[in-house]
Amino acid sequence: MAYQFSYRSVEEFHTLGYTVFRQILPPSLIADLRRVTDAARVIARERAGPQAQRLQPVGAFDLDTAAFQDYADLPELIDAIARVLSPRHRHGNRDLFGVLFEPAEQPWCTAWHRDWRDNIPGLDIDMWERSMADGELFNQVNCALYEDNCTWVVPGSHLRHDTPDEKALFPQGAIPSPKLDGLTYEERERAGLDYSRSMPGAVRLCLDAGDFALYRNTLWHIGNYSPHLKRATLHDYGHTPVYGVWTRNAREKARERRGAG
Ligand SMILES: O=C(O)CCC(=O)C(=O)O
Ligand SMILES: [Fe+2]
Repeated sequence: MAYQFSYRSVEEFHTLGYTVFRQILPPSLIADLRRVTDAARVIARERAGPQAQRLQPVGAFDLDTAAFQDYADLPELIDAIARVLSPRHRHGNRDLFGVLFEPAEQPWCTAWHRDWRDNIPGLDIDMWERSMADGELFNQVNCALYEDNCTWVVPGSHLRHDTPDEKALFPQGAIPSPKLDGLTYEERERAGLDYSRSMPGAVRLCLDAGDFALYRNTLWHIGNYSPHLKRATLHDYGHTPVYGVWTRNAREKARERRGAG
């Protein structure tokens, strides 16, 4: 069935912090993107080893650009993003987006986090908190080329600060990821699952091939990975020039603060 935009996506995006444009990529484009991301996976593992999580931005590497261009030009996608965000928000910039992969050897997971606040050391947290509700910023994408249930989210958490329950989970700041050293493959898998489920209100973001999830990266989220779950998910943005400026300023300021600390 061809994708059809629904205004439910707008409501979902604002209330839950994410919405999924189901099967918006046509099968022929999925096939082309699978081919180029197979090449990207090889490069990612050459550069960062067998547990590599991503290659980003794709434009920095020697990859065939035709399928990426078709993805960027897909009219249904441009239209759906414009309706949920704004016509200023664009996806598919090869200098920005990357691809997320399954690890080759061992299951692992990221820590529960809100992007920027918890994964950019030195970030001016006040500045991030002041910007948290700005719809121009923080719009992110996971576009799955294979079934992908790696990402977990806490729906609605983009609308608020941390609850007392959440604060109790991480009195020293970001929630530490689970200890995996010395565990077997299956124990690592279970530890990642237990840790993902330990967050109050957490739900799994279930994507099928060709699904495009648009979400606020201020939302609580996590990625939980296993080698037997093949993954090639485009990790993209609903980008605007204003977000570009915010990003550059925030990174520069964080670098200065790290240098001064
Ligand atoms: O793998 C995912 O879907 C999430 C990754 C993520 O949140 C991150 O790397 O910041
Ligand atoms: Fe993240």
